[in-house]
Amino acid sequence: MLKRWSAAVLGSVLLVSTLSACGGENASDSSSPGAAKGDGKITMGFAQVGAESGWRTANTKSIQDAATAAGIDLKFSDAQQKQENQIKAIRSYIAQKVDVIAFSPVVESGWDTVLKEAKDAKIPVILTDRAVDSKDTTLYKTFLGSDFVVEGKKAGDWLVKEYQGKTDPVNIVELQGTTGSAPANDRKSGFADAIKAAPNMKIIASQTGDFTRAKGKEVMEAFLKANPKIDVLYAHNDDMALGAIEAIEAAGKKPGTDIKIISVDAVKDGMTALAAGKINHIVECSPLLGPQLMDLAKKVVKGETVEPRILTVETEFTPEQAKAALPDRKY
Ligand code: GZL
Repeated sequence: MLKRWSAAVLGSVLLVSTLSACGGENASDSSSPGAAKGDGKITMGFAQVGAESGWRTANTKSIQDAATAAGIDLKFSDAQQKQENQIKAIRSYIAQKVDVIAFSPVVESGWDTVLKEAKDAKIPVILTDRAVDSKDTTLYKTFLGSDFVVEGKKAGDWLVKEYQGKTDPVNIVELQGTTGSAPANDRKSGFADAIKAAPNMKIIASQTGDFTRAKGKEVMEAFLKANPKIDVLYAHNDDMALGAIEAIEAAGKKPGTDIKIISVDAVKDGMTALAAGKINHIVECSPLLGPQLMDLAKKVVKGETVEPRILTVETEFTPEQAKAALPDRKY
């Protein structure tokens, strides 16, 4: 069962938006493998999920730019959304004796063995973006990222408010993220809990679109064929929502009007569709984790203790807010 992280549960949660990478020499102790190099420079091995969405691209850029700014030597791998590739990458970082390993677990389960190998090699691990369901929390130093249950709840709360006072049945279709991933599991549960407040709301179809536009379009086409009356689409990310918009328009319907759309992420393309009224509401999930990650890496390599759970600060957007935010949007 996924550990339900939430600010209420973890009193010691540190709420930060973006920390600038701290400067200063790496004082990695002799226990960390990288210290053997003796050049004082931290080497990080980062095992990325893939390049499946606009969010992921922005996340990768944030990590790479922050590593450069922090003077951290970054070894980076793209797992093409396959867990076995991430595990291979982590094993290669252990063999290379990096000072610290960070990764965004593509799915929640199946990490204990490789994380134990990192622990035995005395290489600290930082989880970013997505969580793992390991019972042994000594296998990683901290988890930096969003609370996806809260994101799902925000989406559901908005929808309930949007239909306040209406009693007609509201048929919802749901495009889930990658099967088995923390964001898919938690955005689904947070949303389902929130819409319990409106007994006329029903999820009539729910299927993974794997966080990609192509799959989101394909699944939405199937939803449209199988369900004559769809009132709302809840997409676990903007890329799937944008793919679904193509399917909705091809079916001669108006996205945002005939079918209301709620999404998560708030990447530029999603915000553009929101400003144009094709999406009705977006819950933000910030990919800009790089600076915080590098700051944490320097601390764990020095052997400092860090908060076990670090939440990113996020908001949500209406079409009007999207119009105002777009000119300065970084991603
Ligand atoms: C969420 C992240 C998800 C995004 C998707 O933190 O893991 O993965 O919501 C991305 O866009 O593919």
